[in-house]
Amino acid sequence: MIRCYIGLGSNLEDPRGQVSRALQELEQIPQSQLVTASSLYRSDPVGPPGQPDYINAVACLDSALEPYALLDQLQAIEQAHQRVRKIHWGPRTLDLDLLLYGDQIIASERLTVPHAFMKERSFVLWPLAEIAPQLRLPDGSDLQRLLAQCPMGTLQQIPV
Ligand code: J1B
Repeated sequence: MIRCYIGLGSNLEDPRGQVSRALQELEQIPQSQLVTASSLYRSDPVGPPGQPDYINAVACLDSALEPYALLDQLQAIEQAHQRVRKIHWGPRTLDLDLLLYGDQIIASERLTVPHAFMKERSFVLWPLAEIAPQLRLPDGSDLQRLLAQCPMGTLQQIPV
C-alpha cells in the first residue's frame, strides 16, 4: 500500500455536500483504504473574482493502485459529480487532486505529483497539516516550514 493524499475542492451546488459525499466515495475506491480526512475548510477563491467561496479538505488514502489507475478513480468520482469547468480557474462542482503518492515524483502530461501548486496554497497545506503534521514532501521540504510561509489568512476551519 502506498500512502496518498488527495485534495478536495468545490464552490458550486452545495459545496459542503459535494465534498462530504466525495469523501464517502473515496472509501469505495478498490484496493484502497481511506485512512483519515481533515475537517472541511472555507476558503476565498484563488482565480477570477466574483465566484463563490470554496470548501476544501484533504484526505489520506492508502492505495495499492498504480498512480494512473488511482487518477482514473478520482476522475470517475469527479464525473459523477458532473464537474463543470467552463472558465479557466472559474467555479467548479468538484475537484479531486492527487497531491502526494508516497514519496514518488511523477512528471508526465497527465499527472504531476507532488501537485504543482500545493506548496503555496493555504487551502491545501492547512488541512494537510491537520491530518499529517509531521509530513515531509518528496523534495525534503518540511510541512511545518511551508506553513510558516503560508499564513492561514482568511481560511476558516468549519466546526463539525
Ligand atoms: C488535468 N493532472 O490535470 S484537472 C487532469 N496532475 O485532467 C489531469 N496531481 O490529467 C491533470 N491530480 C496533473 N490531476 O480548491 C494532476 N485540479 C494531479 C489531478 N480556490 C492532475 N480557494 C486538469 N480553493 C485537475 N481550486 C488538476 N481556485 C487541477 C483539478 C483536477 C485543481 C482550481 C480555492 C480551490 C481551483 C482554483 C480555481 C485555482 C481555488 C480552488 C484545480 N483547482
